Amino acid sequence: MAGRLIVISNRIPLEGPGSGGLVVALHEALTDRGGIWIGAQETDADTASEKFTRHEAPGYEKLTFELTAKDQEEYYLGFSNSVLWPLCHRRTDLIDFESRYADGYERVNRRLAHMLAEILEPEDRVWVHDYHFFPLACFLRELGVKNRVGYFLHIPFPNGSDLPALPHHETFIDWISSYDLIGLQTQRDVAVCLEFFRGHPKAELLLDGSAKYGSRTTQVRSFPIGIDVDVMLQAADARRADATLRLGDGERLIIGVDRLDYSKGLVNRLKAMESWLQHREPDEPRATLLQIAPPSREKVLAYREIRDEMELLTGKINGEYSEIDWTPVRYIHKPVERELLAALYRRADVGLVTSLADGMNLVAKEYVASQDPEDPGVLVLSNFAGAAEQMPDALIVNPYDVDEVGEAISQALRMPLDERKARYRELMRGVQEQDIRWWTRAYLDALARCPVNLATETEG
Ligand code: GDG
Repeated sequence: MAGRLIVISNRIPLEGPGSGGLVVALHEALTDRGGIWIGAQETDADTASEKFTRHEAPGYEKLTFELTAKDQEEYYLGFSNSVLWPLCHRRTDLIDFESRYADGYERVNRRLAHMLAEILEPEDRVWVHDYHFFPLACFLRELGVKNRVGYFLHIPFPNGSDLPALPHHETFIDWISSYDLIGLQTQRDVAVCLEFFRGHPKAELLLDGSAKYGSRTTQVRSFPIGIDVDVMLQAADARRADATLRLGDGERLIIGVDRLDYSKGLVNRLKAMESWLQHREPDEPRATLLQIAPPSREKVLAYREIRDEMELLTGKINGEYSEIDWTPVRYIHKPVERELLAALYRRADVGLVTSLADGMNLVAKEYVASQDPEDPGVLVLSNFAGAAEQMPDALIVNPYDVDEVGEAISQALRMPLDERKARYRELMRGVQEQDIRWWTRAYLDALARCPVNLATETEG
């Protein structure tokens, strides 16, 4: 297809191709197709430049727009992470709103729209990522931009009934209907999004599953994000994990890996572990939960609170159940290097994901991809993670019911090899079929095939 691919994401790797599934996928998509990757960069200046900064990258261009300390506070920590993140993760009680946050969010998105409009050529396709940029297409349309603009939301689509908690929520429909294609992680998200359109007096659902609002038609489809399977497989070396872990004889390992975020259900996870310890039969082996939870968004109060809660609960459980030669919970509040992470996944008998709300959850897929096919571990997966839709062969649990999760841990630890293998084969097939390259291709093909909007009819 003619025209450049222009990708917008808040985070952009500036040194080298970067690591992590999404970053690698976008890098590959741009290397294959050429184009521009645009992301944010902090500046010490009081005023952000109105021009992009160009960075060296082989095969495509990397451009950054500046965020001042005020932008960072209002657009990023404020509106994006203290309003939109809790809203989309069904935690309206944690919304911490100040008018200046909404101002900052609009200011940064409008500035970016102006800068982008300056460089767009008629055939370019724009692919916008995530909740930091809900209004970007709307602001581009106001400037007369007629290009195809697609959106992918990595986190759950907000419930219609929660949306009124969003200040100026009436404009939300203008924001999202300005995109030609809205990509979501799951069918469940698609249903929530279409329901939102259906509930609006001026919107209409069309038979092909798209939504019409005013003169614009927006396709809404799910594209479950995947991982780079080979990278996980190559790194997964259980010997490396054993050397680092030093577990006791016969001691089993349960692993959890998450940014320290309230949406990941970490407190429930510790309580589930407590429940397992409490009900553990005398013949059941010892197991240790290795919880890796690197710090995240610590300037936001809700994140500092969850950290305190984790420390308290870990101390309580270990205080009650530790033995001289066994500490049931190992809580690591720092990032672990990627190769070691893959090795730990492989060594772990159980992968434990207990999110209370989660767009997809890549850890579930990474855990499966890292297993030894001859002796695979068992994935225990929250029904509230997007991944549950694609991974019915995991032990699917309700993370709010900590006793149920505790029982699932016990079931996973006792599961016979044949059943583990059978479940693993099905899970791995899905993880391999719909990997990160499949995801990029599927989305970009759909964007290319999107019916041309009235507002973009001059393109055709
Ligand atoms: C958002 C959505 C959606 C974690 N700790 C370490 C580490 N990680 C890596 C994991 C995984 C990634 O971070 C986390 O991905 P998730 O998908 O679990 O969660 P979010 O960061 O919340 O991502 C989510 C995703 O976007 C993609 O669309 O799935 O639902 O919330 O790759 O391995 N990596 C290393 N050390 C760590 O300590 N190296």
